[in-house]
Amino acid sequence: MRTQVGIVGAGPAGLTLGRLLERAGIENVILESRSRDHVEHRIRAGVLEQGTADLLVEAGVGERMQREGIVHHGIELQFDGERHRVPLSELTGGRSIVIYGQTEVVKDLIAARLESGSPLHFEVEDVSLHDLEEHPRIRFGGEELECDLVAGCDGFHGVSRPSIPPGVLRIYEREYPYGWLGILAAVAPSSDELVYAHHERGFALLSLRSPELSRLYVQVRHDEDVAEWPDDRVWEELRTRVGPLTRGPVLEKGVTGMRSFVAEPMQYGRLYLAGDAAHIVPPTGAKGLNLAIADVKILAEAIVAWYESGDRARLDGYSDACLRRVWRAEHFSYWMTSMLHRDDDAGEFGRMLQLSQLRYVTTSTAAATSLAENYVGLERV
Ligand code: RFL
Ligand code: PHB
Repeated sequence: MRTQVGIVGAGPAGLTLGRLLERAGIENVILESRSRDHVEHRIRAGVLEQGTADLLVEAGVGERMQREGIVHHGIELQFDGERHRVPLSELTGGRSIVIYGQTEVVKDLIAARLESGSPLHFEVEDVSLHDLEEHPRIRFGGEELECDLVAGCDGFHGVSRPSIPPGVLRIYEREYPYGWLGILAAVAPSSDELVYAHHERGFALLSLRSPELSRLYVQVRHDEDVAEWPDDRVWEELRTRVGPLTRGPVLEKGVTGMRSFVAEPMQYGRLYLAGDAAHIVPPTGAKGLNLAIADVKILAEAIVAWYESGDRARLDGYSDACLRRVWRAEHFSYWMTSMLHRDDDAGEFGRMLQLSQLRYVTTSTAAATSLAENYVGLERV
């Protein structure tokens, strides 16, 4: 078998890249190790930057998002028991964010793919990458796919990044000593906007997926056992940290660790890494999905330019072009995380710095603008 671009992974990065290439008339095959059902129901991100939303519309997969997505113009920061609004749109010349679940983005992309008839294979086994320098081939389930280029969009635990020979990549990494316990609940959100709360017992976040679905998180230990968190305990902890809220049936519950990670460069030979395969941010800045989409936009344009003119310049510049945005998001996510979470190692001095920073960000227009422009997504980085 042969194709122009072999794409490993059908998450937001792989599916969006496939869509952009298909629209430019470039043949591609997507290989995904999990089932369609699994991929469509994995609960993850919920905040789309305006640039991400615009790209989905341009790619012809934004119709349902435009109908069902909820546009937000601000977020709230809570500390010392009080909420302070950060008016995102006012501070950024009218930019905003869209609340629309990653699950929905993925469903829309898969539906469009199936309709177009481009190849998308689920539950492929034993994916491995070969001859990445010259004539890339992807082996899977006893078959072989020859391609001009390979896009490694297979997330943090995929095969693409480990297929790059030792010594090529430089890794930058930081782990945090805490995690998030998240629930999805069948109840109307208790707040109109997202609430990021700093509390002496730890961070908490009120988010949502729709007018009937709340998404809520509390900071826990990174190795916390979900079994120790019956629903009542989660609601009680949320009430303590953010104040009164309406409870409802819990549909899903899970713990995620927090990590910052960057692999440089994001390319080797004819393999290009995109999204979580190349970088991870802690979720506090809501950047992971948006970075994945930003990567594949740049990659798709570079691939199109190469096929049209034979000029490799943009492909060669892919990693550098992405990493500027990636490092900005790394810093912003680290900064939001450190400002909002309880950190026992930082002691009382650290806690006083956090409170001072929170007061500054909620009283100085300059400081609030910096948060806002990063949160809605910088156009130029
Ligand atoms: P994904 O989504 O992990 O997709 C990778 C796909 O590759 C498949 N795969 C393989 N396929 C073939 N062969 C193999 N060997 C393979 N190995 C893996 C996987 O099954 C999967 O389908 O990566 P992608 O596309 O780069 O997308 C990245 C985003 O999913 C991620 O950054 C975000 O979800 C992060 N994130 C958030 N991002 C935001 O922008 N806003 C948010 O509000 C936000 N909240 C979050 C988040 C991530 C979270 N978790 C669970 C990590 C909240 C949470 C709790
Ligand atoms: C979510 O809705 O899942 C969400 C929102 C904002 C974040 C992280 C996650 O910063």
